[in-house]
Amino acid sequence: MTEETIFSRILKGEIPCDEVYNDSVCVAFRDIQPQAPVHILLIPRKPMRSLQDAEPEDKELLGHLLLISSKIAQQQGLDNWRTVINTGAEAGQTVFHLHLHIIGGRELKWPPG
Ligand code: DGP
Repeated sequence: MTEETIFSRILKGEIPCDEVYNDSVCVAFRDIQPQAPVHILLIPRKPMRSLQDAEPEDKELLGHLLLISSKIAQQQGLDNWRTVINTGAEAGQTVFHLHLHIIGGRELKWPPG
């Protein structure tokens, strides 16, 4: 059985979100704890715990997510942004449903913490 997460509940409409994009494959909404003026999460409708669980059959899905993340960033008026996928608790992953962070609207330092 697929593990329930905050994001699977958002997908089911059980938890509200500030949605900015959706299609048959993915949904994007504003992060509840924004780390920058623009901070959006993009999640696949297909449940996947993390990038570690991606299979070769997910190639098209992963490509779609990257292309849509760029479209969303530009729709938000960004020319500079960062796309982040935290994989695993020690890398900062707290919600175990694959998600891309789209972060921008301020200068971003490197390396990340
Ligand atoms: P990560 O740490 O990479 O797993 O990112 C999870 C993000 O999810 C974190 O930035 C906060 C955000 N988040 C957690 N709960 C909710 C929620 O209920 N709604 C929204 N919009 N974002 C959430």
